[in-house]
Amino acid sequence: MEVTIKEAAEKIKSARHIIIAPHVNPDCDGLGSTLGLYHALTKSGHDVKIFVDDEIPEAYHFLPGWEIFKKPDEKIKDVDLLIVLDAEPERVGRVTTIADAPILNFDHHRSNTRTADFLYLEPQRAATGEIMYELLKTLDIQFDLNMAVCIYTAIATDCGFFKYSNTTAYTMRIAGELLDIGVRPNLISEALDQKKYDDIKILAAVINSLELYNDGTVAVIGADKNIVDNCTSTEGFVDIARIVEGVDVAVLVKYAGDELTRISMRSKNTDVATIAEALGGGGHVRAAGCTLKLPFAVARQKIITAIINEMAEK
Ligand SMILES: [Mn+2]
Repeated sequence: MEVTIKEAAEKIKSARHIIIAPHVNPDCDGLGSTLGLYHALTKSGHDVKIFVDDEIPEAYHFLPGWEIFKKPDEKIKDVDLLIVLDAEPERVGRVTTIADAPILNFDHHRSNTRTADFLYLEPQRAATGEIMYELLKTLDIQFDLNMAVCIYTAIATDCGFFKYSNTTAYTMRIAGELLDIGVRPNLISEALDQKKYDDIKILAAVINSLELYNDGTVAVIGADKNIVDNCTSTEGFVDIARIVEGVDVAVLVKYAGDELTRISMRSKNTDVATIAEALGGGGHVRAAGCTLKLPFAVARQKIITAIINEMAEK
């Protein structure tokens, strides 16, 4: 059932032992929102544990408290509330199996499956980080620097550092307030922008894979097995396709196994959430993705066809 932010805050107030978890394949919105809420609730006297059923990319180790995350390996007793952030409960891996507690879900993805016991869903928000800001205000919690850094990072990364169309005046007002608390945006950008030497060298192969379709409106980058094996992160690859002049839809096709391929899409006009949802994935109108149980080359062709068909309908 859907709840208001006030009702969500009441659920949290009346819970003592709380678990918080972001989705698997975690990004900075999921991790930053989880850590921001962790710092806030710990400070206000709750007993909070945070879990992520995945590895945390090294690039995100600047987030204060990242090392507190545990893997969901054993049952946790006496949990009052399980808070799931930035995705539906199906996407937190084994975390939902380690505790018997009602699930309170905060998300901004239109594709949320609405299976949580209590859901606060706001697709107008640029990031779950914005919802966390709203929640902490509702809970009347004073921001400290750790909370501010985590929530700023969550928001900034999901709106492309205030460049994407989901950036609103509200987004920037929150960011401004977090800067007043002491967040230094240059330090966060520098931490996230820096790449390993090998990851820069592999960009030559990534750029070489760039191809255009549909009169230059669809740009496809292919991170095949060779590329994936020789880099530590594919973060930012899709942006290379996104900035090509005349491109509406940018796609990253990424090898994830011989019969498994991950697709990430960004767009300027086309609704890529609809395309992703039709293939079992999800996301936002301008940024969405899916995983196909197909070999790399087959998946690549399938997504190109799906995008061109969707664009033809408009
Ligand atoms: Mn998000």
